[in-house]
Amino acid sequence: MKAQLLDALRDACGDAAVLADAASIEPYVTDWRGTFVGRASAVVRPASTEQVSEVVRICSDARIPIVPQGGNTGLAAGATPLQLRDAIIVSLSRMRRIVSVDADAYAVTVEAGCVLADVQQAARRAERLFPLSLAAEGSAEIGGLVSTNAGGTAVLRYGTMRSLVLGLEAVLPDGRIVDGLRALYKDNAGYDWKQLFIGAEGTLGIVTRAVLRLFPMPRERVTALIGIDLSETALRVFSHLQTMLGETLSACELFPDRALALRVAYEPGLRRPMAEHAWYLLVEATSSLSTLRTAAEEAFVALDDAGLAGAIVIAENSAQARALWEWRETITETEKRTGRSVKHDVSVPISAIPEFIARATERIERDHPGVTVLAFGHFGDGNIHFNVLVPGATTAVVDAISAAVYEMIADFRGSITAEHGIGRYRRNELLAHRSIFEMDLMRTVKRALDPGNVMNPGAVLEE
Ligand code: 2HG
Ligand code: ZN
Repeated sequence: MKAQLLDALRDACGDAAVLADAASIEPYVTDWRGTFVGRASAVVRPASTEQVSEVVRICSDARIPIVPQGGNTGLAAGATPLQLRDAIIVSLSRMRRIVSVDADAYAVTVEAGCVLADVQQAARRAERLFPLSLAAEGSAEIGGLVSTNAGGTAVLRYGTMRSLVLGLEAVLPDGRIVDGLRALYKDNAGYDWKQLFIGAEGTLGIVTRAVLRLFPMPRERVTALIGIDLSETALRVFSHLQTMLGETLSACELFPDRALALRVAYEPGLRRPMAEHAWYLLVEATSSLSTLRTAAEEAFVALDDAGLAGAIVIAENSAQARALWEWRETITETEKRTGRSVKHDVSVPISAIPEFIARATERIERDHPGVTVLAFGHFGDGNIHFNVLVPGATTAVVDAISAAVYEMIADFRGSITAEHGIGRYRRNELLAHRSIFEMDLMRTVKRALDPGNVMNPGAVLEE
């Protein structure tokens, strides 16, 4: 059976596109942090939508589970086949063509395997901006970013992937290709089915191409780091910046000095970007208006006059801006170097961020001596990565920590995942934190599109 299946896949995509020996499969069944290790009987690397369709049809006829995979930068085991027997991983990484850039239509059409940084660059060449931005942009691929409804650091201004996708092409679980590759800003013709595939984590089909929304390329950029007191001033600083800078404010990221201290410990020559404060907001405003810098400086002076900022460092040039961003973007890597951590990708209403972080930190560190909370994230959209460093902790302790965090999240009517998704990692939490009716709705959609349960079984919903 297996040999026959492999032959059929080779016929569909060519011999070199099918990896079936353990050593070649290994990188695809291990997530990049090394936290999740699964197994698969083969990896297939199709080069076109037609080949994806053929692969899906073959697997679906044989009732073989399919796990779609992009850049493998996920954090929730959505693309790692855990507890699956004989899964076939379909890697989209060979499909990395920028199909077209239509600057006048403010749209770019790309294949699913395009790396985010390449899409940003293609847009830039056409003097346009593709605003999705995140630490893994050098390897994360569009198909995965669509399938997880990726967020990142510019959601405050540009929204998540859900608002950046204009059109989509996907392969359904029976192999049919559904073509909605339209570059339309308005389209009310029936159900917006593409939204089902955005954030579905590969459980309803495989995203093969997307039309993405572009924006004018801002010509001015102001980046600043503000030392703050989270409980006393963070909300007022944010509100002040929103009032003064309005829609030009594109990022407002929060991190604690703990994160800086960890990085400095690993890179001893490095100096903090400003005098130590318990917390920092990294803010960025962009605009095409040449008045941006003056407006931003006025906003910062007013912050200072109101006694809201402990200190402010404004980047003088793009190298300094980069260096400030590096403090934010290296947190995940640094955290990985510390050893085991438990990740929580939660969201709460923005107004509740300081209280949530304070209460949750106090409770977790009190109840579990020896663990350290490392909370950081996207202040401007309410998404906090409430991670807990747990050297040597048992599974029971880890579970108790997560249960406590999610209990508090429920108190704030927040979400158990804001951007990383459910994958296989948070499946039980989804069951616990969404109502029976909401779960039924999700299962109804899944059954309608994938009655044989071949598409990424065990991710998001039970197997
Ligand atoms: C980020 O915001 C990413 O940097 C990763 O979403 C967060 O490592 C994390 O928990
Ligand atoms: Zn994030």
